[in-house]
Parts: sequence; C-alpha cells; structure tokens
Amino acid sequence: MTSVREWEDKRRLEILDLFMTHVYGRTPSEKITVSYTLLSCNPKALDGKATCKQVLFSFTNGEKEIEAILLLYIPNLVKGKAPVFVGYNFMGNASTTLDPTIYHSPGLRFVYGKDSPVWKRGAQKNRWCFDQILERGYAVATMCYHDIYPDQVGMRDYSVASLFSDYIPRSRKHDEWEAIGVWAWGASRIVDYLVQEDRIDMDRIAIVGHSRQGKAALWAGAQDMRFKVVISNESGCGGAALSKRVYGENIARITTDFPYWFCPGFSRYAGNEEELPFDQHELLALIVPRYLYVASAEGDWWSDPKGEYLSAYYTKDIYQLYGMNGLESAELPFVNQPILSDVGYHIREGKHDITDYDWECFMNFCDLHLK
Ligand code: GTR
Repeated sequence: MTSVREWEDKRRLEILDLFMTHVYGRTPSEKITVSYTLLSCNPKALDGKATCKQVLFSFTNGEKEIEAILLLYIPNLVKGKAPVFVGYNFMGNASTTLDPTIYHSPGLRFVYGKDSPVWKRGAQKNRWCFDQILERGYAVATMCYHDIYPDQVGMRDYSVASLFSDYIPRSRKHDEWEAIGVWAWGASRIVDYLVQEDRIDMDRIAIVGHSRQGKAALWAGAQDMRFKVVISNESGCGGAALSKRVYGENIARITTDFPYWFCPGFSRYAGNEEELPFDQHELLALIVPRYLYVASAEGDWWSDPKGEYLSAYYTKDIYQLYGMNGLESAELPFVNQPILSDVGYHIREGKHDITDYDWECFMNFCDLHLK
C-alpha cells in the first residue's frame, strides 16, 4: 500500500467486504424506523455529578416493534459539549448501578428467568465506574445488548434483525449477518440518537466493549467512522486476536459454542484457519485514521493476549501511511505498563473482566486524543 488514496478507495473497501463475507456477515443498508421516548431525566444523579436520562428506543417495521432502553449519564461539570463512551452492558442497565430509578432492560426477559441473579440491582456495577468517568468529564451511553439481539441460541426472531424486509428466520446464507453484526449495527443507532443531545460532542465519541462486546465494538468501529476512538477489551477470538495463531479459543470452538454470533461462512475456517484470506489485524486496520486501543489480561489466555497485541502491532504500516504512530515493538509489553500512542495497548494482571484499571487506561488514552 503506497498511498492514503489507494487505501481508502480500494483496499479498505476490499477488506471491509472480506469481513462481511467471511466473518460477521453483511450489514443491511435499509433504514429501520426508530422512535425515542424520554422515560426519565434526573439532573442531579450520582450526587449531582451527572444528568441521567433513560430513553426508550422503539424499533419498528410497521408490523412489529422491538424495544431497547438507553441509559445516558452526562457530566454536569462540563460546560460545553462532553465526549462520550458508548458501550453495551451484559446484564441490563439496572445491573450497572444501585440507583433504584434505573429500569431493567427489556431484552433480559428473553434470556433469563425471574430467579436469575441478573435482576439484582448493581449485579455488574464493578464494570461501570460511573463516578470516576463522570468526574473526568466523560459522558456514558450504555444499553443492554440483549435488547438488540438476545445472546442465546434461537433468538433471532427477537432481535432487531427480524425487522428488516428481507429477513429469513433461519437463513444459513454464507454471509448472513448474525448477533455480532447486529450488535454493531445497534451501537451505531445509539450514535444516531446522540445527535439530538446538545450536551454531547459528536466529534468525540469512543466505543468500548468487553469480550464478545469487544468483538462487536471493533466491527462497529470498522464500519462507522463517527467512532473516533475504538476500544476492545479482551475481545479474543473473532475480535482483536489473530486467528491464525490458533491459541486459546479457536474458530472451531467459538462457532460451536456460539453458532449465532458470526455469519455461517465463518465455520468454513473451523480447524482450517490457514485458509482464511486475511487475519484480524486487518479488521483493526479499518479503524485508521481514528484511534485504536486494545487491552488484554494476563490471566486470560483464552483471549490470547499475545495474539491481541500482535494484531494491534501489525496495523502500524497503515497508521504510518497517515503519519500516525502505531505500536513500535513486536514484543508484548510488561504487565500494567500501558502504551499510549495513536494505538494504545495494555495487559493488566488478573483475569478476564473489565476493571477500574482498564477504564483508567481508556480515559488516559481518550484524554490524549479527545480532549
Ligand atoms: C467466552 C467466549 C469468548 C468471549 C467471552 C465473553 O465464553 O468464549 O469469545 O466472548 O465469552 O464474552 O465474556
């Protein structure tokens, strides 16, 4: 690749097409109608630190409707427009905080029975350090990914994919989009909504995702240039990790355990990774010229930290083409020593999770590029 022009007019589009054909499926271009209803607005949430809004999204094709709820915190200390982190949660909006006014997410009911611990308020509040994020002047927009596509086998009819005019319930078309593709699409719909929030800066949007949501965040970032920073936390196989290393989770395993995440064509590479006509670093290269952050955890061999690092490292030529700085060394850095360049990376101690430390690194990276 010798010029930005050649990259943007040709190679970038070819790579995008490869990922649609072989990994995530084709994202439809059809527009689905969405209406927004403000469910609540608390100007003094989190001890006055934030304005908290809950917004009901109703996606419809005229016959059928699917509901999702966005939870949005806007920092009161920021006088003008604030930068924002967009990211899905796993267990519903009410799991991210103990605040009793936060609604349970509608999609949870498709996946969890009444007795499930997911209904407990704050069940995953350790993954959302709202106080610190708001104190540092960032807004947060989160939604439960089950609202967009309930994360379980056989849920396609309850996902927003079912609203599209060419929807075939059990389609096994080679490049049929599936859960990750649909989650990525949904993340862009959150951005569509944010346009009308005059305290949110549309030029300073970061997308963040952990694990399966890290995969979706990368795919959303690859397709939607409005994401200026793209953060993948321990996204592993089918995310940041190189597939051809076949280390930790592999394509055979992931397409067996989660047959509804990737397009059917991805299974063709199960046990056959060397036949893939590309690898995941090319997905990461689609983030250029925006800023990319990849994070791993030492105890998370299943996500292959080294494969995640190398994948980020191999984007360096494309960053260079834009006069930007990728990662310098092919050696994995030491634990808890983040690299903050135009591409960022850290490997922290501990297990598969998203922690306050991870968030602190993401915010340091965003301070450099979004402030
Ligand atoms: C695992 C899966 C990973 C990762 C993870 C998660 O079971 O094997 O690919 O997505 O779940 O989302 O926490």
